[in-house]
Formats: sequence, structure tokens, C-alpha cells
Amino acid sequence: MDIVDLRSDTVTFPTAEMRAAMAEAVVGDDVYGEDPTINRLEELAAAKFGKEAALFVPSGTMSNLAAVLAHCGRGDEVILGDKAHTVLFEAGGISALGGVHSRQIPNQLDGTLALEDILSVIRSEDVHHPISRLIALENTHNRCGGVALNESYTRAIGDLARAHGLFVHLDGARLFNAAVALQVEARVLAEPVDSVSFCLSKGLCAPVGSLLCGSGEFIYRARRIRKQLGGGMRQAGVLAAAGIVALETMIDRLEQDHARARNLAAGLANIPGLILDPGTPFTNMVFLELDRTIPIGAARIAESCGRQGVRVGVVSQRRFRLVTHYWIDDRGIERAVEAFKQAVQEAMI
Ligand code: TLP
Repeated sequence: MDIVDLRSDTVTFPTAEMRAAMAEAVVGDDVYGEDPTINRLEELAAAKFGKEAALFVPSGTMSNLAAVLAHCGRGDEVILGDKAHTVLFEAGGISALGGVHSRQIPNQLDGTLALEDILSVIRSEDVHHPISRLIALENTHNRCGGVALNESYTRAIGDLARAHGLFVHLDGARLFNAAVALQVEARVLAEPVDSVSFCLSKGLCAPVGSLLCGSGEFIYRARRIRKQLGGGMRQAGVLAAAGIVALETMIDRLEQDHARARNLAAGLANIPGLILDPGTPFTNMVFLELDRTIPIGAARIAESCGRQGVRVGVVSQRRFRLVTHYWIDDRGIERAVEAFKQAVQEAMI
């Protein structure tokens, strides 16, 4: 049975074109700066975001960690949302490995941080206080439903940060999804920030890797931190080759994933017992819950879907996240809707 895997876009496999590029890749020792394929990918990424330089890292988690460590010293404070990936899903790396203190403020439903909330937590000079150093945003915002943060909001944060001597880091793991949804160039969404991280290995389908982009001096520091973290790879041009294909061919098609997410939401909305989040999907993620008429939890519904060959993400007791991507076609969407229908019917027996 073909599996329809909607748990995440991290489950995507490389395309045939990527595998061919990987086989052909010219490589060298990247810790010596001698891997031509990585150098090309880094140049491409920096140019795409209008930044001076970029750094290829193994994961989005390492990219965010290296960024925070390159901006902040021990005891400095980063202001970020309480639903940020860095807060929820990065194993506390910024505090465990960087000694960086997180100041968490509420994420609004639209993924933003309220400007007045940020202003209210910026520290004054006082021996009791950590030093406010960085604001971190996430676009699209994963736990806020895959919602995109727009250009004017990002500019407002950039202005606020500069007025208070703070840096801004953007976790743009899915920034191209945001750009496609908002119909703007990704560089516009990254222009107001000092550093931006984006992932090749999610909707863009490359097997491994993320890029951190920023000023030349910032990336130089991040490169040392990547080494400290054990992320200096050697002939990783085989991975970068897939990343180049991802950047050159996989961005514009993300709209297809968004359209399929809309079809999926429309199909699920007709099933009694399922409540879709208001506005979902914003990009490639559908969030939904079980209402009180369903006598079992999300884990058991997911088991039933799994038996039907459909894997779904369970994010809490009664809540799901379904993520569309390159390997989900129209039939996959139909099968997912059928699987939920059957799972809910079984639950009512
Ligand atoms: N997110 C994963 C899980 O960790 C939740 C997913 O399935 O969505 N930033 C954001 C906004 C992310 O969503 C993720 C991955 C990362 C960073 C980390 O990327 P990786 O997995 O490459 O370390």
C-alpha cells in the first residue's frame, strides 16, 4: 500500500533530479572552504536573500542555534514567542549550549509578537538584568498554524529593534511558503532582519540541510560556532547539490501544496466531529481538532488512519496537524479525507 504521509514536510524524499545532481556533485573539504558545490549553494542562498554571506548547516535546529549564539553572549536575552520552534522543539539548546536566556512573550494567533509586548520586556540597564540582545521571529509560524508574517509587520519589528539596539533573527524554515502565499519575494521578508535561516529539507524536498544568511562578519562567527557544535562537514557537496536543485526548481511549485492543503481542509470540514481551526490552511498546514461528540482521542484516530495507509500528525490529545508537500498528490488528499471519515465512523460504533 502506498503511504500518504502528512505528518510533516520533513518526510519528503529527494527528487530524481536531486539524486542525479548528488551523484555528479564535485566535492572538496568544506571545513577548508574547498567544496565548490557548497560554496555555490551558499552564494546562491545569500544572493536570494540579499545578504552578504550564507552558511550551510545540517539542520534548521543547528541554524537557529548558531544564529542565537552568534548574536548573543552568555547571559544575554533573546525575546521570542512562547510558541516559537526554538522554545518548543529545539531541546533548549540556546540555554543548554549558549547560556542564552529566553524571554518568552505570547505569540498572537497570527504568529506575530505584539510590538507593545516586545517594548514592555526590553531591559533597562541594571545590574540585576540580563542584556536584551535579540528578537527572534518565525515565518511561516509552525505552531500558529503555518501562518505567514507579512512584509509590513517584519519591517515594523526591524525598525523597533534598530531603535533599541537589538538584532533580529528570523527562523524562516518555511520562508518560501510564506513568500509564495503572500506573493512577495522571500528577500523582501528577510530584508529587515539581521539573520535568516531557511530549510532545504522541508517543502523544498532536499534530503538534508539549512542555510543561515547574514552579514559577512556574522556568518564568519557562525562558521566557528558550527565547528564548535560539530557541524563542520567535509565532502557535503553531495548534499548541497540537492539543495541547489531545491532552490532552483522547487520554490514556485509550493503553491500546489497550498492548494492541496485547501482541498484537504474543504474535505475534512464536511466530516461531522472534526473542527478545523479558523482560517486553516494559511500555507501547507491544516490544523484541526476532535469535537466532544468523538469519544476517543487523536492518537486512536491517527492509528485508524495509519491502518488505512494515511499518517497524520498528532499535536495534542485531540488535535492534529496535516502537512502537504511534493509527495502528496490529489489522490493522497482524497485518501486522507476517506481515512478520517472512516476513523470517525469507527469511533462512533
Ligand atoms: N519542525 C518539525 C518538528 O520539529 C516540529 C516539523 O515537523 O515541523 N524551525 C521551524 C519553524 C521548524 O518547523 C523546524 C522543524 C525547525 C526549525 C527545525 O528544523 P530541523 O528539523 O531541520 O532541525
